[in-house]
Amino acid sequence: MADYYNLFTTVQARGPVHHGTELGPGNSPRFGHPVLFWLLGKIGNAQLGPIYLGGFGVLSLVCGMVAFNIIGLNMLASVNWDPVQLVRQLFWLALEPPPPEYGLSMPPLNQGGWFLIVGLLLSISVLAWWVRMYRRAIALGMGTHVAWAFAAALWLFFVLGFFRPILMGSWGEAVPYGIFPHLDWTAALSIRYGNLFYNPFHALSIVFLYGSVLLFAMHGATILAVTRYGGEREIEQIVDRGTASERAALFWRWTMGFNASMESIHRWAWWFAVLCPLTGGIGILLTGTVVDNWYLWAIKHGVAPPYPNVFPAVIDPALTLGAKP
Ligand code: 07D
Repeated sequence: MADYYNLFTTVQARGPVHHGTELGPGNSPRFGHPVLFWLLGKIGNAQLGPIYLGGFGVLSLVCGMVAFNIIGLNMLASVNWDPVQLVRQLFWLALEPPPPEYGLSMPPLNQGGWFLIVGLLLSISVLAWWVRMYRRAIALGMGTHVAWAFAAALWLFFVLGFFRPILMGSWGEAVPYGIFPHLDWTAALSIRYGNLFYNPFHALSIVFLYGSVLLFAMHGATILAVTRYGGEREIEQIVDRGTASERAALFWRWTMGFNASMESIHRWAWWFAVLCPLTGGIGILLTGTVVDNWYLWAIKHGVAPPYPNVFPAVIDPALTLGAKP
């Protein structure tokens, strides 16, 4: 019992390793002989493998690895093929999208052509991974909730690198592949379009991001707090009403008047997580296509106060001479 009292998984069920349920026709074999790792058992299930790769898994990994290597080789080329400089400057290096003058056409390889090839490969990679999640869930007789949550993340991913660049008429709008360069891109986009904080969908996305964190902390803490009564066996707790679920519910009803149910808390978690990239994607899709300056948009719609009359009028920087190419 005392083992349950701390923050790490301490009880390790050790039995014969197993391959899982039998798979029917149309499935590939699973890969690798399962082994037990004590350290893995500290953070989850001690058994590693077997893994199901299947056709879509292999396709996804191959495309992802080729993309990763093209990015790495382009970075290496940018430091004159010096491996030491690759390591030293890694965080600053990038594979950049084509310059704007190429629009949506195919540029030469070293002018963003590689970038587009990587984009295609990464797209195939994440889509094949999506299909694999969907199909594995069906094969196990599960719902497809994980796949649809992943699809929400893919929506933001494709808005950033595919839908918005198409609407803007240039692949140059896409996000570069690189650590600091992609951060610089976010800062630049925010400044160019008048401060993303005034984009209500960015705000909503943050609500769901922070909200997910809060919900996860509340749920994780609640379940850990009642594991000594078997609270982590959540499903049994729904049907065998016992002291764990009961106490967890009472705790929240006492402290904030309302409690989620053992089932509904997971719906809360799913929706908060999914709405973060869904709303975010809407916000990015509108940026530069429908709204050119979120700050001026916010003033126009009474969200942000205008500067007092003692200051000169705020002029849209996009309309000033300096902004013209
Ligand atoms: C990015 C998409 C899904 C990713 C997938 C990954 C591979 C791997 C690789 C094989 C995460 C695919 C997998 C490619 C394969 C190999 C090698 C999900 C992603 C499927 N912001 N901001 C958000 C905050 C500011 C800006 C979201 C906070 C500034 C831009 C989020 C602050 C500026 C964009 C958020 C803050 C700015 C965002 C992201 C505070 C300038 C976006 C949600 C406190 C820095 C994105 C609407 C997410 C968005 C976004 C939070 C500030 C710019 C809520 C807390 C003012 C340009 N910001 N932000 O889930 O959706 O991302 O905006 O200051 O595009 Mg922001």
